[in-house]
Amino acid sequence: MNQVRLEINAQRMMQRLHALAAVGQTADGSCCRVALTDEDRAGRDLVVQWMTDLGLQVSVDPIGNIFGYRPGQREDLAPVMTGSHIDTVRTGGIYDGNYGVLAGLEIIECLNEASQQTQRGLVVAIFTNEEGVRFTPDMLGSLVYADGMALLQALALTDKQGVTLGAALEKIGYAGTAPLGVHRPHAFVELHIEQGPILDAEQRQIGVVEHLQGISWQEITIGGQANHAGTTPMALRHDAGYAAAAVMTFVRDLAREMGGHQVATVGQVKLTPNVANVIAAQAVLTVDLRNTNESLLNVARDRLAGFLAHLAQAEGVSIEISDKVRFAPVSFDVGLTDLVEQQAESLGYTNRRLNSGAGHDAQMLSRICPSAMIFVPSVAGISHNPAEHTEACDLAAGCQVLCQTLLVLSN
Ligand code: HGY
Ligand code: MN
Ligand code: MN
Repeated sequence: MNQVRLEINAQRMMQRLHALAAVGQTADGSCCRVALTDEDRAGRDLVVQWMTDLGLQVSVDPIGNIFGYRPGQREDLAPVMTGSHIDTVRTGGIYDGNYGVLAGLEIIECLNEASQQTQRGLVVAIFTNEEGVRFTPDMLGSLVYADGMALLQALALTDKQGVTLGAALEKIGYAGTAPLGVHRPHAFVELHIEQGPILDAEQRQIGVVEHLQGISWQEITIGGQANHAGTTPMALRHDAGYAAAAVMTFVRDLAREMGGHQVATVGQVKLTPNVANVIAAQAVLTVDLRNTNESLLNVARDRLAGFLAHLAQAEGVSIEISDKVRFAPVSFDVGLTDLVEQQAESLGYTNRRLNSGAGHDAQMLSRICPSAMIFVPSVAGISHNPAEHTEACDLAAGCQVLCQTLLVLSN
């Protein structure tokens, strides 16, 4: 079958990327649109406007996922879906998530310009709360969409202030009425920056993602005893701050000792009363453990649990562990990854297969349909940081590969 070729307009895509980047921009240049905040609403409103301008049928489901649908000739066939997220971490770059959504819109505009109708319809999706900054777990919108969590359970999740996700969704006006699971896709392909150093280091333009690692987020609450920092003998202290520091160094040492794909970090620590001359009464911290191998990830979790039990006993503190995220590793559809690789090859882009260290919505979509991911390089592997950068030529290459992949899948 002679394959239709469309030439994407990279400049137009970049214009949208920079226009969206300006929404929620902070003084240090970060893109800060934490899910279900006013900044997130403003970003959603902008992209929904672009979807409407492109003639897409826009629908919003009850968890706030947004779908822009372009009908195909065969309405009896399930559509092909692409997309990602536009919520960010607090120190977000401008590409993480946004790029995958706006590349999808660019492809829609190319099809409109060419008056091309595809056999299967096309959907560009924006999934709610991929980053999990205010509400956990992350990848929440796609998890609910893929039947991984009941809607009512998700709507009842609360943030640190006790606000429910449902109330926050209502407040920003994105508690949608479209049925959950609207546009059940024939296949899902997500375009995303690598957020790691491999493609940039090897000067490859395209990453064909084969596997995505398992993720474990735990919140650990350590109960110590507030006391005077000067008068309390060291042997009598129950110092939650010290215990938190011990956990931080333990997880680092554990990942180094286990090696392989094991990674670990403590990203959040909150001490109470957080006063210089008071021994911390409480520490609340998060531990993010990841591994491509499920059983090794469980080993890491078990080793941490053993350490915490010992620490509680040694320091005379109480320790509670609450699971916030527990996602198994995912292998993407072999046929789809082959197809992505073929497109990259036929377009003459250097490419390689690799795994994803980050979680993505495709991880959830792979529960309900064949899914795949396309990566483009992140300069120096930096992400979740305003210094996040991908060269325009690589962004264009990724969009072109996605375009050809979607054309094959939808015809
Ligand atoms: O945590 C992750 O890997 C993703 O950025 N939510
Ligand atoms: Mn992302
Ligand atoms: Mn991210």
